[in-house]
Amino acid sequence: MTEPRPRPRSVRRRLALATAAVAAAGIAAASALIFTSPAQAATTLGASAAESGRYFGAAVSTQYLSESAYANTLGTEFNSVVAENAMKWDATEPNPGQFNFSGGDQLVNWAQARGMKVRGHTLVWHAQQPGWVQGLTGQNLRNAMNNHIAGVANHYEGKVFAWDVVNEAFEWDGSRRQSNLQQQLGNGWIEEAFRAADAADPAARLCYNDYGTDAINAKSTAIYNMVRDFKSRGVPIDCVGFQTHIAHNENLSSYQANLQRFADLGVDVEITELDVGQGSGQANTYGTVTNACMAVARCTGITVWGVTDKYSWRTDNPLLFDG
Ligand code: G2I
Repeated sequence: MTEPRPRPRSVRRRLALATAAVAAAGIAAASALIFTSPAQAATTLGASAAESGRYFGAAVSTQYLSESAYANTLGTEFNSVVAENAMKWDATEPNPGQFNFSGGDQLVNWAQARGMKVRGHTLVWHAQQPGWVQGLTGQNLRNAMNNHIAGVANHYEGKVFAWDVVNEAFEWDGSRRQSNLQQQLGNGWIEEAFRAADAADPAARLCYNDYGTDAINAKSTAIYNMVRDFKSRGVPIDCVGFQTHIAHNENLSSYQANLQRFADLGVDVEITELDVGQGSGQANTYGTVTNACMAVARCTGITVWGVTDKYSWRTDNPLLFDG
C-alpha cells in the first residue's frame, strides 16, 4: 500500500455524505416507528441504524486508534467495527500453529469498552496468506485451513457476532477463482471451511463475502446458487456479505432485488465493505445503498471500509469522513 497522502477536502461535502446516509436510515426508521418524534431522531450513523435494530460499522486499522480525530469519529458515529487487516491469516498465524491475536484483541477491547459490536474478517482468503501457507499442497493445506479456522474462531468465540468465513472465492464469470485453496482442495473447500467455523464458534453468524456482487449478474448468481445448495443440504451458512466497493455512478438498479433474492433463501445479508468513489452522485449512491438495506428486512447492517479518506485503500476519496 502506498503511503497515504494528504488531500484537500471540502468539509461541506463530508457533511453531505454522512447526512445522506443518516437521512436514509432515519426516514425508513421513522416510517416503522411512528411514535419517534423528530426531536428525538438519532443524529449519528450508528444510532440511526440501531433504531431499526441494525448496525452501522467501519473497518479499522488499529494503528490509528491513537489518533484522537480518528478515534472520536469512530467512537461517536459507528456502533460496529471490523479489523481492516488484523484478523487476517497473515496477521493471526504468521507461523504454523503460532497464533498472534494482538491487533485483533486490541480492536475487540476498544470496541467492547464502548459497547460496539465486532465483525470478524476473514478466516479463509486467497490473499494475505502467510508465506508458509502459500506453498502447501493437498492434505497439508487442508489441515492448515482447518487448524487456522479452529484457532482463530475459537479465540474470538463470543466476541465477534459474525465471521466472513470465506472471502472472494468466485470470478466475475461465476466460475471458482483458481486459488491455491480451489486447486489443492477442490470444490468442497468452501463447505469444509463453513463446517470448521461452525464447529469452532457455533453461535457466530457465518458469512460468505465477495465484491462485484452489487447487481444480479453472473458472479452474484453463482454465489446465490452455492448458498441455495448449502441451505438445501444443511451446510451452516447464515449470511452473505456484499462488499460494495463501487463507483459514484454505479448502476444499482438491481441492488435491492439482489439482496432480497439472497434473503429469500433464508440467510441474512450485510453490506460489508462499502465505499463509493468521489464524483457526481456520490452522496446519492450512499443513500441508495442505505435505503436498499433498510428495505430488506434481513439486511442486518452496513460497514464502510474505513473511517477516513486519509487512510482508505482507495485514492478516490470514497469514505464518509476525513480529518
Ligand atoms: O482490497 C480492499 C478489500 C477487498 N475485500 C477484502 C478486504 O480485506 C480488502 O481490504 C484490503 C485492506 O483495506 C488493505 O489495507 O486488503 C488489502 C490487502 O489485500 C490491504 O492492504 C494491505 C497491503 O497490501 C499490505 O502491503 C499492508 O501490509 O494492507 C497491509 C497492512 O497495512
